[in-house]
Amino acid sequence: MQAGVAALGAGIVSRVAAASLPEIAVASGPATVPPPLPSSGRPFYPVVTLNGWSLPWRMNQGVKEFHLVAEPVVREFAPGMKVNLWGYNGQSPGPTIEVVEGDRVRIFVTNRLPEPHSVHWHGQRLPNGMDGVSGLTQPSIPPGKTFVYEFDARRAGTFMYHPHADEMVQMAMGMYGFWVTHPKDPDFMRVDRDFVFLLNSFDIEPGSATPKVNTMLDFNLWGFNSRVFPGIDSMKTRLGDRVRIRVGNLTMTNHPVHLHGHEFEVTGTDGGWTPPGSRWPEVTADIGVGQMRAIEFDANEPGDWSFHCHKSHHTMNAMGHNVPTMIGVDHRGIAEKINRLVPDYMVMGDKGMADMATMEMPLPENTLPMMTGDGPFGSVEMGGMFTVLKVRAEQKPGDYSDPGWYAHPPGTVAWEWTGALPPPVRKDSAGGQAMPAGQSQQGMPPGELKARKPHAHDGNH
Ligand SMILES: [Cu+2]
Repeated sequence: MQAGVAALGAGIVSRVAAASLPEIAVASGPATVPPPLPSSGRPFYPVVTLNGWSLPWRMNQGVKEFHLVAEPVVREFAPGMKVNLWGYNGQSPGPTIEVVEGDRVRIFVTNRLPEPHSVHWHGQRLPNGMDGVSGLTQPSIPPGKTFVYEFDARRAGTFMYHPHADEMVQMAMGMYGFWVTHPKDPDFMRVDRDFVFLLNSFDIEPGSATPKVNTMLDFNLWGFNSRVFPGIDSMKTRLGDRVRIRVGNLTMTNHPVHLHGHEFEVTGTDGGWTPPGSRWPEVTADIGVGQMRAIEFDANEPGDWSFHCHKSHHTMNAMGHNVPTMIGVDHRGIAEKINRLVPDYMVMGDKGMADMATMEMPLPENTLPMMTGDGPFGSVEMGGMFTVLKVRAEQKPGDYSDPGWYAHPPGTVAWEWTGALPPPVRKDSAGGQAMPAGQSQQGMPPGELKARKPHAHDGNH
């Protein structure tokens, strides 16, 4: 394979005046790789790709060269579940590409997929023929071939890349990556922490390991960068840090991402930076399909703060979801009777679904619990698009190692009330009514209701 790529590259290389193709960098696991400062080219402050990494480059006569390889990969979603995906350079999502405004960029794309491919550079200003749309702006890259994209990174900001060939299948299989063009002035809108990730969705039958590629809406696993809670890294910050989180949405539905304990502002989209005069405070930002948002805030409240999609079924892992609601159903005696017929039968959901998180239920192989994750006070009862923003005062400058769980100052954690409960307030007690009686009720004896007959011609019964 390697030899084939090199041989194919020979013809292309002469056209771009390079001695050889850039070496192929590969990531072998889902760990967040701490960002190195750039060793060549213009200076910039690198981003942190959650459970990901940034693609190394080489400078070739003033041109920044990258080598992306589209290929089948195995991605661990969380410990206990590995998935057969398609991605770039060993992982899904592909590596983050970081360049600086004004850079001349050349990207070699080698296709090791079993079908044609192309890469679209979402949001970029570039020559039309570099836009990566199969059939429209270029022929598809056939399996085994390498194509070259080359353009100037004209605008600083937040971008992504994804296939524009057999898109539904290739994106359902996990093909996409983040792109950041840093401003020419490294101090422009400078932040202390700059996290990036893409939102993604998959439809993977419990017990299997490959996504269904023809699913249109009914996905069952929701991720940040092809990881699901509790597999998603926390975002570590120091108290007082200026923090930016850039999120791109390549799923088939919108995701209202929500941050606890702080207000943020949307400071950028895939269309550019948002002028300060047009920003407003938010705690939830809806990220539409195909959109990117950069949010910013001062991390000034110490603690472990949830950061998650606010669609509650997006913070759960796969389950059979045609399950009737069992809350309030009295199962006493029934389980016993059914057990005589079905020995493994369990009662589920009669007090809500939370007990699913701790239940020692036999799961199919390669399947994560629906709600899981251990916190300092027990099960977090989450899955999918959920992680934690850690804000700490005691970390040394530059130290973003995991500080563990937040140690709450005494008296600042919700506690159990152990005194006697007061009697419930009923509607006929003083001040207990939801509304004062209206005009029509005046003069009526207490406890009587006045019924209004529908009009004779009223069609609604
Ligand atoms: Cu969501």
